[in-house]
Formats: sequence, structure tokens, C-alpha cells
Amino acid sequence: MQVTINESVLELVEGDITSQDTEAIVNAANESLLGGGGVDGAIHRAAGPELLALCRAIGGCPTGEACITQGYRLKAKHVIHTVGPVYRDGRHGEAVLLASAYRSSLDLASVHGVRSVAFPSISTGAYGYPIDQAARLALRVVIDYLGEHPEIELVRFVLFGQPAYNTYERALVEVLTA
Ligand code: AR6
Repeated sequence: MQVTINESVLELVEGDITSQDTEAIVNAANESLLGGGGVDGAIHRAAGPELLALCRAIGGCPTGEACITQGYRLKAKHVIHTVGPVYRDGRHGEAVLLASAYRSSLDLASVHGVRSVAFPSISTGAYGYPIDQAARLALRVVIDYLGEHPEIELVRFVLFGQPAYNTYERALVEVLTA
């Protein structure tokens, strides 16, 4: 599914983030930046050991913030590493932190002249954020951002599996018709 926001494209696809040809892909990392499972493990495996060495040198990233590295063996030139919140009960600032993770990633893309970015569904795996809520929030943040930042030409959400894709598709319809 694809929609246009001013001049920019917002796209939902089902697939694997590591094979995307956008200028940057976003990693759902943890505060240590030292790798892990899920998206993080897949990105480090595909990028090669140089990525871990650089992340070690960066020394970490607080929840809700982001940092940028090269993509090494990935098709994407850059990896934007961001840290989403661990979901507890929704009353511990999770929504603010998740919105901040998306916004910080987009800000870094803008600053570095990155015109196309692929996002995974941050926090909805190991970190337990309910995916329907996370999808609505993520899409709202990205739509608002694209409305103000035409320099980002494409944002692609890469959803792992058909159920996640379907959830995002429903959420996008809800957000656009709200
Ligand atoms: N491409 C796209 N999406 C994927 C892929 C992939 N290759 N693999 C998994 N997903 P998660 P989090 C989906 O757990 O919840 C790591 O260990 C997955 O189905 O990767 O932010 C880090 O080091 C889910 O919907 O990230 C942290 O410790 C979504 O990506 C922690 O997990 C996010 O799942 C971060 O947890």
C-alpha cells in the first residue's frame, strides 16, 4: 500500500528490512547498541562485523534517541539505530518515547541528506508494544513529519509477516480517515 503526503511517498510492504534498497534502514536497537535478536540481529548479520565495532565505539544510545552509522555490506548506505521503549502498561511514557524514536530517526535522516528511509515496526517484538497501537502512533508521527519535511522523499515500513502488514494497513486507513 502506498499513499502520498504532499510530494513524499509513504509505503507499507511485507518483507525483510535487511534487503531494502533505501538510502537508510532503521534498526530497532537497545541502549547498548551491541546487537541482539530480531531486527537488530538480522541487520548486524547482514552488515558484517564492522558495524558492531563502530556501534561499540559510539558507546550507546538512550531510549527515544537515535544515531547513524554506515551500512557496510547492506544495500543501504546508512543504518539509523534507534531505541524504542520496553512496553510495561502504557503508563510509563511509552507513547512519548516511541514517537521520539521515530522522530529522532527522521531528524537524523534529514540532517544527513538521506532521502529514503525504511523502518521496521519498532518496539513491537521483544519490547512488547501492542502492534495496533504502535502502528497508529508510528504512522501519525511519520505523516506529520513528511508534511513538514519534503526533503524526505520516501518512508517505507517493512513489516515482518502478513499479520503485521495487515495491522499496519488497517492502522493507516484509520489514521488517514481520523
Ligand atoms: N525485518 C523486518 N522486521 C523484522 C525483522 C526483519 N528482518 N525481524 C523481526 N522483525 P524486535 P523491538 C519485526 O524484537 O521490539 C533486539 O534484541 C518483528 O516481528 O526486532 O524494538 C534488540 O537488540 C517485530 O514486529 O525489536 C533489542 O534488545 C519488529 O520487527 C530488542 O530486540 C520489532 O521486533 C528491541 O525490541
